[in-house]
Amino acid sequence: MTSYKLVDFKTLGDERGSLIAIEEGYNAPFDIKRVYYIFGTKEGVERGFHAHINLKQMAIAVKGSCTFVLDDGTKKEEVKLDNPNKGLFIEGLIWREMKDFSEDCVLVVLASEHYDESDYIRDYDKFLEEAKNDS
Ligand code: T46
Repeated sequence: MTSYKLVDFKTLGDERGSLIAIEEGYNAPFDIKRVYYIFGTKEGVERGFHAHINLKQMAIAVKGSCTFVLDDGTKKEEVKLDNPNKGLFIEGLIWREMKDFSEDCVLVVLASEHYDESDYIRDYDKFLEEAKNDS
């Protein structure tokens, strides 16, 4: 299955401030095997430029903002992450690029699998071919 969607996380707040909980099987619809975060991204840098074969991920800009360009092989859409109460869930063959990182952006990503370079498609033409076969 190939899809992506924005998930709204419930913010638990009181006079001390805010807290958000992400729980496997509830607001993260997959088993979480890995967490990584991207920070200190230099001005003008673009990252990503790949698709995944099996990986499911949830990306959250816990500080600052950045924009994902999501491409399913037929259409492209931009999604801006600019609030820790929003998660971008991505499943299946979606080509992703990330851009417009604010200087203070901390992008946390929850992933369904351990790091595996063989799950990446880093060639756009190969991605288009795979996406066509998948549809
Ligand atoms: C994705 C987007 C949103 C590891 O050794 N372990 C890891 O868990 C990860 C994620 C990366 N790496 C190594 C592989 C590269 O040598 O760290 C280096 C940078 O990774 P990459 O160039 O793939 O980073 P991005 O920002 O282009 O993509 C990352 C994720 O790799 C990818 O799964 O969907 O963020």
